[in-house]
Amino acid sequence: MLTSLFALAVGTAAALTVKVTAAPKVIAVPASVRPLPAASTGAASGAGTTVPPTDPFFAQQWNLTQIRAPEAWTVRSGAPVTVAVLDTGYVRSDELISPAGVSRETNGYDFVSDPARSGDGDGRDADASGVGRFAYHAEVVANLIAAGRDDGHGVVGVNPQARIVHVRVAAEDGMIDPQDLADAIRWSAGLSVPGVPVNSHPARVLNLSLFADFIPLTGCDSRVDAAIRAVTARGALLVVGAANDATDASGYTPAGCRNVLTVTAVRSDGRRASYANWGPSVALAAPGGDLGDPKGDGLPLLIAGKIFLKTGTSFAAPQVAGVVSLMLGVNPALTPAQIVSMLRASATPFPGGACDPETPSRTCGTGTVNAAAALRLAARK
Ligand SMILES: [Ca+2]
Ligand SMILES: [Ca+2]
Repeated sequence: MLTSLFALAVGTAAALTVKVTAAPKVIAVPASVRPLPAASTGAASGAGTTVPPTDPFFAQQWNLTQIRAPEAWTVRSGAPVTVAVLDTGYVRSDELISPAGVSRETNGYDFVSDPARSGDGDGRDADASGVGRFAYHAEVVANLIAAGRDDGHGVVGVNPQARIVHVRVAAEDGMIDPQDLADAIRWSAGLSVPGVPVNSHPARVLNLSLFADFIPLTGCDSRVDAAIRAVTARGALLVVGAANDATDASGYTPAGCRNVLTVTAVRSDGRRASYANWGPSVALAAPGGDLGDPKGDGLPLLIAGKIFLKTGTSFAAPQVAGVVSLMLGVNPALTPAQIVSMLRASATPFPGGACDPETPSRTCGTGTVNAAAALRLAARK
């Protein structure tokens, strides 16, 4: 049965054969750090802001500077666009709850059909809550996309006004059944799935920080491919991680599928992270960190109120999903193909023109995502 399952991409540079980070490195314990919110944020929907966020860990979020998020926020500081996170499921995050107690997070649906692996005692049901030691994964992804700004705690997401619908596809063991994933993709975009109530929070942006672990890799799974085609026709875009095996992403599902936006990971210097997949199926890159490089630039990620340094294409993709949600905020008429084209055209070129100068054939798309330039293109169209 193992060959019919997917493994979540939660890798690190040191974990090329072990896909899950066992012991994240703690760099701070911020639970008691609650500075006063700024008096004026200028962060109203529809407006831009030049004021830096006051969130205590913003200064550590080097990735936001690399993707030019602060510059993008001068165009639009946030947009209430729904992003579906197909991952380990719902985990309540303080970052998704406003100081007034309003949540931007929806407990969507649990698509894990096998009761023996679900960890919640049953098959599919309306409670998408994450279970087990990988449950943090969806929280990290959601925070990267949508963490609130100027809320007195934690970090800032790329789109601090995004709404997240959690769709559980990973079982307690971190593995994913392809049919569960295919159904979850359809449901996320508002398409009907037999036996499941229609999604009342349909999304046009789907984040998939997960990948097939087939050996040998056989390309895009046909069930997943059909679901991708169906939701793309409906105007939804899948942003997917390229995976962390330091190999060609073309054989992977969903990274090697057509009609998806495949994102690989670069270090803070714009070079391909040592673990990051590459190749013609990769559209562009985003910061993923690399604890093995000279600067040791792990991404600062918020899990249950604490900051951990972690790396992986799992964490590169959500930054692009956040940018896509901002683009749809300024221009809801954009098609998936137009969004991909704009992101690729506006990406910051790799230093010297190659993400991997030592092996130029290992390509990473057109560059590193540039949120500001992409947003300007989206606003002009
Ligand atoms: Ca269940
Ligand atoms: Ca925050």
